[in-house]
Amino acid sequence: MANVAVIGAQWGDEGKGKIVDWLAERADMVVRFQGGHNAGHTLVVGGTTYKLSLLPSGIVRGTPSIVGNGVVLDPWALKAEVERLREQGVSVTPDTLMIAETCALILPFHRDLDGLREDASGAGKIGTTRRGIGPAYEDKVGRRAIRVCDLAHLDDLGPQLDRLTAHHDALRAGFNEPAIDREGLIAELREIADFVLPYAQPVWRVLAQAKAKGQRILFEGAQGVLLDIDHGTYPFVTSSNTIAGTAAGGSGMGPGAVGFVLGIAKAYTTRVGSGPFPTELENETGERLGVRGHEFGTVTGRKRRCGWFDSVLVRQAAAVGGITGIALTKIDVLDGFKEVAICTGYRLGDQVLDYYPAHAADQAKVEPIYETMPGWSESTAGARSWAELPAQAIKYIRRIEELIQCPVTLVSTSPERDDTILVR
Ligand code: 2SA
Ligand code: MG
Repeated sequence: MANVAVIGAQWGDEGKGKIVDWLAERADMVVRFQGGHNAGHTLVVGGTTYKLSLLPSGIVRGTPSIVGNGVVLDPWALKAEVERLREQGVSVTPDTLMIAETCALILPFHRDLDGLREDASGAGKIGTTRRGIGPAYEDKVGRRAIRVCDLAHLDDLGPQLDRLTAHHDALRAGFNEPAIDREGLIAELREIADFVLPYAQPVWRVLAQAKAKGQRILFEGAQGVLLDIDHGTYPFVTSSNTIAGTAAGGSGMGPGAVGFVLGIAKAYTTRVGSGPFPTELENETGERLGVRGHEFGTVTGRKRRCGWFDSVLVRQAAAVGGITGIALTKIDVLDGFKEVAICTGYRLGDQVLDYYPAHAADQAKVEPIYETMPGWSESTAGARSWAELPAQAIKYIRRIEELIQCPVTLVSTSPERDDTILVR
């Protein structure tokens, strides 16, 4: 079996956690390659719910799990998450968790800055998770980040701290915040280093060895293609590339490492945070989708915006994200709707578009063109075979497949791992 990368094909929260868990059983290693603890992957295993923000989902079942170099790592969030999992009976050891030494750290002032900037941005607010993700990636690209390997060399941090504080102190002054307390920061890092360092590894070597042994690697994406820094609804995006190509660079493997790219898409659409959303339903139907789908953020508890399935967006996500097959999730949320609608194109002024325009103003202006289909009154919840699905639900899935020009290879009918239909 080829290595699989799982990525979100919408704005995140597509149900990646469950699918990754389903696939992790067949994998020798699970790797996160981008994002940070802004992800929110929910797994239900044997009736127990596990919520992961930073760690790869494989950790819950003891599959060796790797945090790749493309991830930004908040060491305190790491400690809290590991402790939470241990309380739930999950074993986390240096054999099951390996963290790239080259991960850039998210530091307390990154989190502060994320919040301060959001609060000062008025209508320009991104609606971030306020976890410091953006500021940490900025420092990484700006070559002033403190990385995991620095935790073993805290006495040599001088020049890097000079670069870091030169940048941040100026910013902080603008927000009337005091300069960074260098001694205090080093002391905090020294304290957390003992927790982090046992997991730190040149993980690219671990992955190279796994490859040599023919082991199967599962790459676990976070967020979704529409939140990709290049291909998403900029500037209402996250600060990393969420496409499948990042799996290689964000873990230290070549592009050939990924064989199959499974894109996860909900049978409808949701978004959390600000930004354009053509099929958003600010009415009873939207409410109903949200209630039936329990659409609240795993990390922040924020209510998600809801709307009909947008085939234009998913088709585009499949193309730019490199998606080979789609796993369609939460089809059961649509049970009982008299009619269901799919967006098949956009109207922008007197133009009809079959793609999402790049400019934020146009993205906000487009009017969805809908195709409606009769719904189904039967329950699809818990269905485990194609034969258990009502005819109308099958028609809906087949129509989506046609419109997005990408095969639907899995259908998920509940949060339980086994309630999954393998289409082909
Ligand atoms: P950030 O914090 O800089 O990455 O935020 C930038 C945008 O990216 C969105 N974003 C997300 N959208 C959906 N789900 C995400 N993860 C959590 C979850 C979210 C939660 O899975 O439930 O708990 O609220 C996620 N992470 C980032 C964010 O809303 C901004 O639009
Ligand atoms: Mg999520």
